[in-house]
Amino acid sequence: MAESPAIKRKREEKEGKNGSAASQNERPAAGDFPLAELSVLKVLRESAREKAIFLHGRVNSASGDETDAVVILEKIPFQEENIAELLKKHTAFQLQMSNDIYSTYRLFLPPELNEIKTTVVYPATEKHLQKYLCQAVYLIQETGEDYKNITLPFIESQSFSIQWVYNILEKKAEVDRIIYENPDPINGFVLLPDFKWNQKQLDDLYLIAICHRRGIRSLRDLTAEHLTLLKNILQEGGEAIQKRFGLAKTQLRVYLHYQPSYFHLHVHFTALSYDAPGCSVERAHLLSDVMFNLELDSQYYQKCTLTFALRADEPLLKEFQEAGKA
Ligand code: M7G
Repeated sequence: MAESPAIKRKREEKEGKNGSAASQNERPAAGDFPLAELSVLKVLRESAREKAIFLHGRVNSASGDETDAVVILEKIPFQEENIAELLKKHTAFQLQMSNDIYSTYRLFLPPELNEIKTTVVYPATEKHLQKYLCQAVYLIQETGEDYKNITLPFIESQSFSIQWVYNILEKKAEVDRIIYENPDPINGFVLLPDFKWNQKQLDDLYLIAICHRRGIRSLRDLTAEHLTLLKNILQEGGEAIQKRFGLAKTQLRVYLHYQPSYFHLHVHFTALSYDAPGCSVERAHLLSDVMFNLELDSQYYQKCTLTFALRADEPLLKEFQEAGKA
């Protein structure tokens, strides 16, 4: 799909201003990451379909310590407006095989047309390594009681840091990436591109809305009291995306994850035509369905059984197994 005029304008503004598409307000960690010094310890996961590889590596710091990092390398989707340039500016075009009217070639491109999206988590914790490691997965059925007795104590004792979320809400990071904000401390939120999306094409559009209010960990904490917040996210978020990127609300998949990785309420907005990672039935809960359920029963998400998948090495799976629930 072609880069929308809005995306193009935004990219050109940025490139003109900064000399590169990198945000000046982003934390320096990834920008300063010494990629060439990374020694790869393990391939955590590799996907031919996603054209991505997830690496666990180590970097020697100045003090001589070794620090773990997760590095994700991912080929990016084609951008329609680059195709003519790509065909013209190739550096080599080699025939691989030919048979009747069929043939395949290897096309080699100059570096600027051959970008690899690189995501860095540095320093990475053991939990990050686990998150990206390819493992067998098991379905869990968590009742409201299980949540109180098993899951809640577990997530209170160990879950990912949400400092990056607070940095966004406090305008300490990603400030110039914010697409829309409703600043109300109770019913407001910030909408910005998810870091999975490079914003260069709409095909894989992915944004997140992060609520300002703190202490709403996940779907499990929601009651009818939060309906105004959820309505604002759905309506205002959808309108902001339509205005900026030209995608209608009916072309968006708007959902929450259960379980999320980060326990501060946030909502995912992805292009409906995009098979986004994490939009499968055992994880994604459509925001509109969540709102209907809360309208029917304010305590719906405290009472209902929620099904989700856990990876083999996740300590929470062990907790469920020890309680005879998995
Ligand atoms: P989640 O359901 O808690 O976890 O969603 P998941 O990563 O397992 O899906 C958190 C969402 O926030 C994901 O879609 C992440 O890609 C996104 N995300 C994570 N981090 C650390 C950042 C970040 O620093 N900036 C932005 N913009 N998005 C992030």
